[in-house]
Amino acid sequence: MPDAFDPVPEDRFTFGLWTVGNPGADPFGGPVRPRLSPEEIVAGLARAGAWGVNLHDNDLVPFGASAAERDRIVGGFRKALEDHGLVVPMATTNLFSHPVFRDGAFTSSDARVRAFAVRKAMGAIELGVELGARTIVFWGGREGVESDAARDARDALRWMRECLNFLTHWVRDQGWELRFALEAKPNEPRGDIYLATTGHMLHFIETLDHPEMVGVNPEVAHENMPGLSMVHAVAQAMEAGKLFHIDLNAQKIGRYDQDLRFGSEDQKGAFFLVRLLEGTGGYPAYEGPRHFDAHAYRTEDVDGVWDFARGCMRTYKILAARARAFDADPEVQEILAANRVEEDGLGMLLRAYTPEAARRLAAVELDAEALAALGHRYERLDQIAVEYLLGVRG
Ligand SMILES: [Mn+2]
Repeated sequence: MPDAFDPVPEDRFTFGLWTVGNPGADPFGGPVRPRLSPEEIVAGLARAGAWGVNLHDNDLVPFGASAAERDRIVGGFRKALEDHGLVVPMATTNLFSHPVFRDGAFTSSDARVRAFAVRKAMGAIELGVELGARTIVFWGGREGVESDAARDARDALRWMRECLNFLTHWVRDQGWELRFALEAKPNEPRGDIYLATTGHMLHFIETLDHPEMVGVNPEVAHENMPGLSMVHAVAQAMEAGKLFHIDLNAQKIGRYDQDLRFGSEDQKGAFFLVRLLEGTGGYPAYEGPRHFDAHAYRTEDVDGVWDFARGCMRTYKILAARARAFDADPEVQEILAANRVEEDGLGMLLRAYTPEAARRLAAVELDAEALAALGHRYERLDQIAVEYLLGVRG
């Protein structure tokens, strides 16, 4: 039965070719599902209600394909996009599968490998531009070490900066209006990956030649693997104007990168993430694509893959509706307002230092014991959130 949570293109949901196209291989066993062609994926995503599809260069064009073969493949893919009304908002480069990248791409100690990686990224960016992509994601899966005996991490950071600078200058020279989004991950496949979190990336971006072109692509699983808060990573990126793209999925803390169906684990984390993205609790909403970087359980056949895709999108919409209801609840608003005290212009006093502000601050009467005695009613507030989430309130 169709309902209000069925996805429609206006929701701007996107999937990678590599997500619904994942045939279920893992380190312990081979594929369990037939490999869907890019055209089949486009048709299936359109049927499921998605808006767009994203790709790595080699999801579409096999490594080493001739120019003629590439053009034939891209032509067929473009026709499928037109036939089914799907867009390609984001493209990325596979800088991790080929053995040439076994010790890194942009951070390889070998300048020949770095040169090969930059040239491959240029080809992937050209492909993305040809398909209409506006965002280029960089996930450096091999940019790390098993042993820090291999290189000084400062060299790795410098080489990474040089490669990204080279690419931003080249993109500007082409006259393309593109934005880059850097995706962090703490480990896997490397023992330790450089720039392990979204916070690391946000600082690194400010050291680039064109920081205004570069933002982040936080992924739920990558922040949750080491037990960090995705909500805080995304909020920091939004506050810095750097949330250029997002990878939605689910993850149990402390495991390998599971890339599970969005909202299938840590529903409370997913709820507060959607609330943040949709802006129901304040601040403008995130305006980019709602991208899912996840795949179906290995137990599934092809029908199960489409159950997985619909599930990601439905859960997002359900959580968005629950977040709207939560933030419209008078009791929620009352508790939040009661905690947000701006008495006697103290908030304003702290907003900008002046010698006069420092003198006034010294003179303010503040009763630490009275403040310490205040309860905050977050038990009540969180229980209300849980009851919205469980569908028994609102
Ligand atoms: Mn992942």
